[in-house]
Amino acid sequence: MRSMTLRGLFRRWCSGSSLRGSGGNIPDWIWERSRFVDKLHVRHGHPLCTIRGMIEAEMLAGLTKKGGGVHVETKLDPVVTSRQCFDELLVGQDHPSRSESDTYFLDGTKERVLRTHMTAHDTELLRKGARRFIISGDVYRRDAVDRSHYPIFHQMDGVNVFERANRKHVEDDLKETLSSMARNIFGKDANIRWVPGSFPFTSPSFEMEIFWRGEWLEVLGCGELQEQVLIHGGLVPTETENRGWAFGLGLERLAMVLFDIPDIRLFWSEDERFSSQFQDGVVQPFRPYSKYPPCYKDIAFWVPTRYHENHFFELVRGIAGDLVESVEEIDKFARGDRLSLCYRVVYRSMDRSLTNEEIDSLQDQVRAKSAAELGVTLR
Ligand code: FA5
Ligand code: MG
Repeated sequence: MRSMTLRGLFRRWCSGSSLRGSGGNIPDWIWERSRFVDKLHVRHGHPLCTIRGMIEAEMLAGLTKKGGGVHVETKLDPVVTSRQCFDELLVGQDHPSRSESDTYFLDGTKERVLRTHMTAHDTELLRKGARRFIISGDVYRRDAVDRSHYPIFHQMDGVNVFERANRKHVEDDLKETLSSMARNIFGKDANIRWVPGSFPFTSPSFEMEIFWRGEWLEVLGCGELQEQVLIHGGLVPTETENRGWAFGLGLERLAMVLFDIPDIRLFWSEDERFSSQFQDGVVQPFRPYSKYPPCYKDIAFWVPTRYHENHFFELVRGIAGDLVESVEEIDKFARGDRLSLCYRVVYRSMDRSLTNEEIDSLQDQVRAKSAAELGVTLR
């Protein structure tokens, strides 16, 4: 009896369910993946692991050339406090990333979240004394549903704090380090550009874009760390001392470019025909094994005053899982003070053909659950 209880407790502890209180907004399937030990960015042979290793090696070479040790982490727990994720990074109280429509909170107090970016660890690592570090892991956001957005993705963040350096030097070093990493990985001829960015925790801020499949794809954000962030990290910055830069890049986006992977869902595929194409540390373009036909279904409803599209996106993802390719708003109109929205849900499996019955059943569930849980009135 006693050992059963202990085993039960142990299992509960392993699955982390005791961490989750009431009033949170994390679907079970997302929570379960956040507890995996074998995350994609450390799974040998997985393209996310390969690209992580490549960028890490480039950054390590670049940073160590300039002297000093570099701290590397790949297994930091994705559960962090709102303080780490937002407050210490100067993310304002009314910033959209703090709302329940964008972020997964563990319980109603909103004190703990599934990190929305790896930058959440920066101040703590600085307080622990790290001055140069590269950290990667899984991050979580409620977001759009399409080929380049998935509620779980992976980021690598890096920080470099200089004991002595003026701000010009920090900015030059940042851009040079990242440009040379990108050139070494994507080749001298890769089409790369810098555009201005905006983050509460850096100033000035920049974004790097890569031209891919006919459009500019944003792959990373970066900038000079704000003084106040460095202070939260236990440093005493002056005009020429203890200045630093930080960057955060999306591993899926970069892997999509490098391996020519057309849909972000593929990273989660368990299909042999996907996994057998990749070997640890080897870059080889993905060969699509087949293209199954998409099937779309429209749904229209009147929305209540408190409505956010991310709730609908998540509801569809929760029902259809990786069988949903995209959800797109295709029509919108107001009558009196009522608003009607119409979405097109595109279903397509990466691995097989879907039957009509299967799709109808998914769409029926989407309709029923929308009416029951989102307070919408189906049209
Ligand atoms: C950030 O998350 C900042 N923390 C980056 C940063 C760090 C800036 C340090 C300054 C200093 P952003 O939300 O833009 O910024 O995300 C960074 C990168 O993650 C993007 O450039 C993109 O490559 C990737 N990314 C963002 N959202 C998604 C998504 N939904 N799916 C896949 N990749 C994404
Ligand atoms: Mg961005």
